[in-house]
Amino acid sequence: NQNHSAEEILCHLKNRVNVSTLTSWDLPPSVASWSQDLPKKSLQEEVGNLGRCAVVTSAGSLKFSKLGKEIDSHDAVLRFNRAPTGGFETDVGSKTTFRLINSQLFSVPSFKFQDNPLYKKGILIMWDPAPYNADVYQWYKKPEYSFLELYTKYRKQNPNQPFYIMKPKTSWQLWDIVQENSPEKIQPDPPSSGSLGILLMMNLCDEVNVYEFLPSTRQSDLCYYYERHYDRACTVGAYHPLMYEKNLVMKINQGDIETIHKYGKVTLPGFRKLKC
Ligand code: NCC
Repeated sequence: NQNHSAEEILCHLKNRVNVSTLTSWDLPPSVASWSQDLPKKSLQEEVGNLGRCAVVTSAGSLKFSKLGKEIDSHDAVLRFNRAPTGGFETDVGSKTTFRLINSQLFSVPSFKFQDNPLYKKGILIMWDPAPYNADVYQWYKKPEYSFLELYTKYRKQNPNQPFYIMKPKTSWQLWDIVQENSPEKIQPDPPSSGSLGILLMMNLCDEVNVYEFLPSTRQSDLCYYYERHYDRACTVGAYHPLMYEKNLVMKINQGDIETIHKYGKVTLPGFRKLKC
């Protein structure tokens, strides 16, 4: 059914997508040697209730946007993967409260994640694609990228930096809702980090402003604001059902179309105050 109202979609997202992060309680005691390194507090306990939050995509259309000051005026800012702030402050700001990363970036040696100072700032949250029906333990035994040992190592070397792992079902619960609201069959691959980050912030914040997920008129084939790499797939998706994710966000946007055109900005309500 593609005809759900914005209110219905918001309630589906609130009630059916469980965005809680992994704790040692989610895994059997037999793997405690690994799971004891997971944070003791939940993410919600760590940060409390947040007010206005910004989600900053890595899109090339952030370049020349001059949105930095506006982004930094939020109580918390979420960024993705390799996205830097240094040298790009005018366009993307400098505050980084959360960094949502995929397990590929964390695990593939050529990215040199462990030593890069970029990743030492803010709260880290990682996700790894799991098979559709896998439970936590099945996924733990066979993650898409082997992050387990590296995670333990990172935690030992950076014990004071909160570092969460998302539960594997979360992305598929979100995928189901993207599929339900799409006019055709979408690819059976998990949604992008962008959508996961938006959902995460809708759980923690009262208001979420998302920058350049729905692109402004600055849109071009430039993939990232921080790199000279041109590929249209970055904006419309290839592996991820990104186009469909964006259509879903369009349906629940509380701002107007001019604000998207001018600033690439979408405003979404936090789930806490939503009556479902
Ligand atoms: O590209 P990526 O994401 O790091 O971008 C973060 C999120 O920003 C949104 N985006 C990005 C560029 C653009 N032109 N338009 C956008 O809307 C998307 O929502 C995107 O999720 C990922 O989702 O994790 C992704 O990660 C990269 C890559 O793994 C990391 O950057 C680490 O190097 C993927 N690229 C490749 O694997 C080549 C990308 O497909 C998705």
